[in-house]
Formats: sequence, C-alpha cells, structure tokens
Amino acid sequence: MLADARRVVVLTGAGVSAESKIPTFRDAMEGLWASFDPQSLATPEGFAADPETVTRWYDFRRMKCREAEPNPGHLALARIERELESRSRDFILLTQNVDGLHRRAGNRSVVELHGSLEVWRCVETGQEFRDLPAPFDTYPPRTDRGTMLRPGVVWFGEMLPPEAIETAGERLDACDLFFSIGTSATVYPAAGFSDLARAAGAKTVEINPDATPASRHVDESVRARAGAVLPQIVELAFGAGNASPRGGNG
Ligand code: BV8
Repeated sequence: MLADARRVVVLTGAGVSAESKIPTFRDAMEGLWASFDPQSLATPEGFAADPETVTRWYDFRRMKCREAEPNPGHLALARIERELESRSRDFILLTQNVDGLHRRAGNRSVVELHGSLEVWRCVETGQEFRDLPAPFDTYPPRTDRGTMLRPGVVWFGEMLPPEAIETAGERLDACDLFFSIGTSATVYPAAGFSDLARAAGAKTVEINPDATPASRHVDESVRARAGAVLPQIVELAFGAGNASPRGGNG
C-alpha cells in the first residue's frame, strides 16, 4: 500500500515517543507528578488556578524531551517522507505530540496539532518565544516586561490552531493512505481523523500494541510497537536504505 500510495497522511500520538523514554500522556504521571492528573493540569482552568504548578510540569516535560532522542519509529517516518518526496508524492505528518522529536528525526512536513513544549506564549500579547533556556528560573516564567508566559500547547477545551485544522482537513480529504500510529484515538478532533480518511476513500492502517476505538474501523490494525514495525514497513516498501536523520547520507 505504501509503495503505491500517492498522498499519505500520518497521525501520531504519544506512543511513537514511548520508545524514546517519554512517558505517554496516559502514564505521564511518574514520580513527583504521580499525584497530579494530566486532565487537570492540561487545561486553562488548571493554569489559571495554579500557574506555578502547571508551568513547572511543562518545564519538567520540556527538559525530558530535550534529553530524549528520536527512536527507530521516528527515523522510519522521516525516511518515508524522503522516499515519497523523491517520487514526487504527497506526505504530511499530523502529530498530537508536543515533544518536537519528529522534526529532530528529520521530518519537515509536520503539523503540531497540539502545539509544542518549546513554544511559550505571553498571556497578554500572545507573542511566542522559542528555545528559552531550561529550566526557567521562576515559575510561572515571565517576559522581561514581567508578563506571564504560558506553554504554547493546546489545552483541553481550547481550539486547535485554525491553520492546523484547515491543513489537516484538506490533506485528509485528498489522501489515499492514512496511518494512525501510537495514539489511543480518544482525544478529538484528532481521534476523528481516521473516519475522515476512510470517507475520502483512503486505505487506513493503525499501528499500536493495544486495541483502540479506531481499531475496528481501519483496514489494517497492526498490533506492534512503532519502533519495531515501522522500519520493517519502510524496508518492505522502499528497500534497505538508511533511516539516518536528514543531512546524513540518507
Ligand atoms: C477541542 C497537549 C474544540 C497538551 C493535548 C467532553 C468533555 C470535555 C471535552 C470534550 C468532551 N468531548 C470531546 C471533548 C473535547 C476534548 C476531548 O476530545 N476530550 C476527550 C478526553 C474526550 N478535546 C479538546 O478539548 C480539544 N479541543 O475540542 O476544541 C472546542 C473548543 C472549545 C469549546 C468547544 C469545542 C483539544 C485537545 C488537545 C488537548 N491537548 N495535548 C499536553 O500535551 O499537555 S491532548 C494529549 O492527549 C495528547 O496531545 C493527545 O492528543 C491526547 C491523547 O494522547 P495520545 O497521544 O493518544 O497518547 P495516550 O497516552 O492517550 O495513548 C498512547 C497510545 O500509544 C496508547 O494507545 C498506547 O497503546 C500506544 N503505545 C504505547 N507504546 C507504543 C504505542 N504505540 C506504538 N508504539 C509504542 N511503542
């Protein structure tokens, strides 16, 4: 299917980064954060109630992500983009992940549906700041004008960036092959993307060691870890090659 596909859309979730030792959203609560519920921290209400705790949690995750490395699943997705691009075919990666690992692995055509831990936004002006030194020295962090910075992520109850939604909709309506990889398919609107792809007539494939609400609706449900099976899929479709990050000899 991948060797013949002309317009590929990939949706990823936290499971793709699990093999980079980044806890998935469901098990993000380790150690110091074990007593916190992500659903309460990842909301505007949670931030308004306790900006110090919420920004500490996001800064903790930002530092963990900076220490993490892309895994074979990330590298395989970067190779898929290169191989399709070299055949003048369409590829886009829609990620729910905020860890930045897809770009670090070499993917270029990436839409961060839920924002990024590397983006922080002034709550008054909306001005965005990237690559700020980690860790912050005060919580919540502030601009040099003293206004509060919030994480540049999409919280529960917040709209996704309009351009992200528009791009995702256009590409899903036109795709002929859709992958849902490493996501529990429980958070909307991303959880509805496999339905949109199928309605567009695309072949749909899920890669996840566990079943999800999407499993019974896709054409192929591959019960495996992304880091184990994506390199195999890429070799089958495009032959042996190297999956090194772009800029290598890949
Ligand atoms: C919106 C960024 C419109 C922040 C995230 C009822 C009540 C309240 C709200 C709603 C409701 N019904 C619907 C909603 C809307 C809500 C929603 O869907 N809620 C769900 C819980 C029901 N959605 C929203 O609020 C969205 N906005 O709808 O706006 C609107 C706005 C205003 C008013 C009206 C309408 C915004 C959603 C975005 C939230 N932000 N993240 C942060 O990161 O802190 S969500 C976060 O969890 C992730 O980004 C991701 O999207 C989501 C789910 O996580 P997954 O990525 O799927 O990870 P998870 O841990 O769940 O699963 C991991 C999977 O990997 C598992 O299946 C596992 O088996 C698998 N896995 C493990 N290891 C591997 C693996 N797979 C492969 N390989 C492995 N090795």
